[in-house]
Amino acid sequence: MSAPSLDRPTAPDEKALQDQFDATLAADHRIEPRDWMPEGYRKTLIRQVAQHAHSEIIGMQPEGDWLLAAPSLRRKAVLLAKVQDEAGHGLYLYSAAETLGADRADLTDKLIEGTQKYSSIFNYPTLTYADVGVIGWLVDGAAICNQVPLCRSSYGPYARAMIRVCKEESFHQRQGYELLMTMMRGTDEQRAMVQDAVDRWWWPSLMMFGPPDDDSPNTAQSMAWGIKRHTNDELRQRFVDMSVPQAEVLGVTLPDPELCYDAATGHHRFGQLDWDEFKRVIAGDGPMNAVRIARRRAARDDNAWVVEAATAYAEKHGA
Ligand code: FAQ
Repeated sequence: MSAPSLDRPTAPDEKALQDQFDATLAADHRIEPRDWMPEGYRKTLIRQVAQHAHSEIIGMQPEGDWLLAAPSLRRKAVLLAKVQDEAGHGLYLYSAAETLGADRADLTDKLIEGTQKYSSIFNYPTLTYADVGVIGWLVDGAAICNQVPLCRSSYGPYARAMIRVCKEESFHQRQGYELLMTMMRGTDEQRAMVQDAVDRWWWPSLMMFGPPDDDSPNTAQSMAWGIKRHTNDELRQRFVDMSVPQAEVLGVTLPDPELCYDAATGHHRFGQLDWDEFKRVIAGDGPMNAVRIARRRAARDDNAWVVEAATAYAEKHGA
């Protein structure tokens, strides 16, 4: 038997690495970029974090459409700050994806080509200013419900990004609710605008949580890896329970005749979601998919010269 070489450490074998990874998860510690991780874990995280980042960036468009038509300087300043926050969330998330070895330009290309998804919710139009309030209340509300548990996600950079994102989303939700409260104290026409916006956004908001658990191919493995902490249906239920009393205070009706409180379970029962619509929207055939992607493509192509100039400048300075 030859003596082990002192200057060439032997690489730990795959089983030892897997054991260490499993032990880190079992102890509820975080996996960090320097750590070994199974390829499936890395790929799943890149998929989810990239989809999340794309959602933040595409999610700037529905509200961004109202920046020039905000009804007062105050509303314009608030909306501008919110849309800028969403850009910031996208940047944290793309950075988190880069720590996993992804390339940001490549992720943007995949979004534009349609090989990576973004949230279904941003494929619906914002028809009136009440939609801005309802996005804050329901869409940010659903995002918070989904993302607060992700602050405990097993991948360190993603979990840490979520802490700041959630703090900002809470602020976004309050501004939406405050806007709706103001409109509900206004004229009959304003109240009708709020109700109409709630009618259009309620069901798509419930779809944000993803397909039902028995039709969700990724949930079981993502939960085993601690990437997700709750199933899609658990979070959807939590969101419904949270929203019903808020709707009552606001004075709007949620558009679901089957919605009722079930004293036996302590939860609200709700009607069937239109999963065919969900599938159409995520396959690219929602009301605004083509517009959303065309704008993102134009932003990439029209600004390519800025990237080229910045790269040339950095290279010149590096040299
Ligand atoms: N839309 O097996 P699952 C925001 C896809 S941020 C489109 O259940 P998973 C902030 C899914 O990717 C909103 N696609 O998947 C804001 C998978 O397809 P793939 C975004 C969806 O990953 C507010 C397939 O269906 N939030 O709103 C959707 O375990 C206001 C099978 O599904 C996040 O991304 C959907 N709704 O669970 C900005 C949070 N649902 O990739 C502006 C992080 C599912 O295999 C204004 N993500 N799919 O081709 C997650 O928690 C999870 O990824 C889920 C989906 C829960 C979204």
